[in-house]
Amino acid sequence: MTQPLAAPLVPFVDALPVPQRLVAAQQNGRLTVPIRAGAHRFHRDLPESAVWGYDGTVPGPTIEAERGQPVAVQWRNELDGALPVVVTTAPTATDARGVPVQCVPGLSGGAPDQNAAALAGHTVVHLHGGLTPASYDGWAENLFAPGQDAVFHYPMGQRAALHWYHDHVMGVTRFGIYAGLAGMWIIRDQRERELGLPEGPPFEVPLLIQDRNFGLDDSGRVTGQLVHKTDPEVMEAFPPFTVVNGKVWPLLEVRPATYRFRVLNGSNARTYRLVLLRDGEPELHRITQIGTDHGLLRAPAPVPPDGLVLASAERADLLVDFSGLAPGSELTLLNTAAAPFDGAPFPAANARNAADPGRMLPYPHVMRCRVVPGPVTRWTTPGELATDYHPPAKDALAGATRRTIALVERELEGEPNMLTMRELVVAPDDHTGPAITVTDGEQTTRYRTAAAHFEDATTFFPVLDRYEVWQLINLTNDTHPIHVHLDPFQILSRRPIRYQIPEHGIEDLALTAAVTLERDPADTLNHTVDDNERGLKDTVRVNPHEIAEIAVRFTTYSGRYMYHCHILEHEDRDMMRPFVTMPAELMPFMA
Ligand SMILES: [Cu+2]
Repeated sequence: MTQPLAAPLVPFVDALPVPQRLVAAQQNGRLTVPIRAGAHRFHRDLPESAVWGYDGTVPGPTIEAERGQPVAVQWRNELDGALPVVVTTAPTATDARGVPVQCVPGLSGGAPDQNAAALAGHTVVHLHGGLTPASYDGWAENLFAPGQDAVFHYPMGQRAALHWYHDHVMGVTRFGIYAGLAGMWIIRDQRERELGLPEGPPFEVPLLIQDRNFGLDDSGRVTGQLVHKTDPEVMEAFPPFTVVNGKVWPLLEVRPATYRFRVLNGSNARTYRLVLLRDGEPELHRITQIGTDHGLLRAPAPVPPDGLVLASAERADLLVDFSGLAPGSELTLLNTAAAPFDGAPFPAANARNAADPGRMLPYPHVMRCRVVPGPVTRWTTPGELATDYHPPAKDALAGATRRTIALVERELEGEPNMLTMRELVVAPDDHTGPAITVTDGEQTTRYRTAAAHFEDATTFFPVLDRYEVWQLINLTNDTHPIHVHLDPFQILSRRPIRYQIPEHGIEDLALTAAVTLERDPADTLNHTVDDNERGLKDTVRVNPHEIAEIAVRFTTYSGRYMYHCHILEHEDRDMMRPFVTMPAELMPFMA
């Protein structure tokens, strides 16, 4: 463990902001959202930061919609001026004291990236989780420039859930979102109202969790300048300051009541494993998870014993019980996940000792809740929540199209590593080039790589209304949260693998590997699917030494969509691929 770092900012002094609400029904379903440069104070003791935001704010307004009531948003690009983020790669991974440079503010000797400084505000908006026609889904290359706008139509023919909208520009999404281009989007429906779930303030609290870093002035004081800093060994940004709804380590006053926390990890790369502590001891029993990425679970789920894991873009709908707590009681939400995250456990009982710059977690604080006097209200969780979906039946999956994707990191000299998703196809018997073999018991399947980079030819053409099973094979040392646009999916399994990649086995396109479905002796992960993952998901964590299998059925819209890793530094380089959903009647005409 590396020596603890003294925090340059005081935790738990800023009140948790609640983003402005834009209720679509109050505006006949027609909203206008300007995308603007703005100024935002991330902490009481910091000067204002230059940001880009929806409506100029960080986060953007929370848009609230009703199931079945379409929403049209005019996204007006009014950005002017340069990207308000200094982007740099520090020359070394640790400083003179041995502290990882990403754990401290400032540029750590890195030069500002001139290409990033020249970014002047092309944007495109994606509604993450939206069941949206392809033309309005925010294809990463369909940009609108400053001065241009786009009206996107969101049908909202989908169940209640917390989603989010954010920038999705090809190659630079990591900078646009980091600059502030993200906001929450809540869909409500009848089932939630039948259950009487808290809706709106004060008992429903949306929480957008991100991490940010800042510059230093000549006298060593932290400035408001946003800094996106990576280093020669870690190509993802893992900034040290956790920001909730735009404030570093905020404080929320709560009554002794049940609250509904709608949590979204909107960080570039960081995975959180959230633990609620009182007087240094975990109190996870106060939290019940009722929903996930695409809304209600079938039954409430306890938080896993180590804490609630949320990778980039994952959401959790939580009921948190503060009843029975005396005024003045304080509960602190802490993060125990190391960065980069590889699924490794960390016992909740040790959460108070989670701070460790060596794990790129110098400050585990997320936020604090302080109980104030008020009437005690307690909400009893019903045993049955969602009734509109089931796990896909075996026979429904029997004839499903199966697709196989390998997640691969290619090390490069003198530039950041390249991460790709290799779409695999079964190799013909006479195939002699590089191949990946996957051995499951007696059966071995040989694959060749059909595509690796975003601009390679499309190979996935899912037919509407038919189940597909996608196998994601992780051949890297990190957990990747893989996000599929359009319809949600269900996680079928995680299975341990061991694999060998020969020297030069990873080329730009070709891949040679031997994968066996059995546990690697050095592998300590349990590879389970947790109860809180047995809902409708749009992002699945694929851990090292693992094949994750998902069942997806695209239902409503035909067109060109994307799937990608939601670690933004991976998505931008180059862990993103297209797929095209097709109505069955067109398939006979596809060459
Ligand atoms: Cu990734």
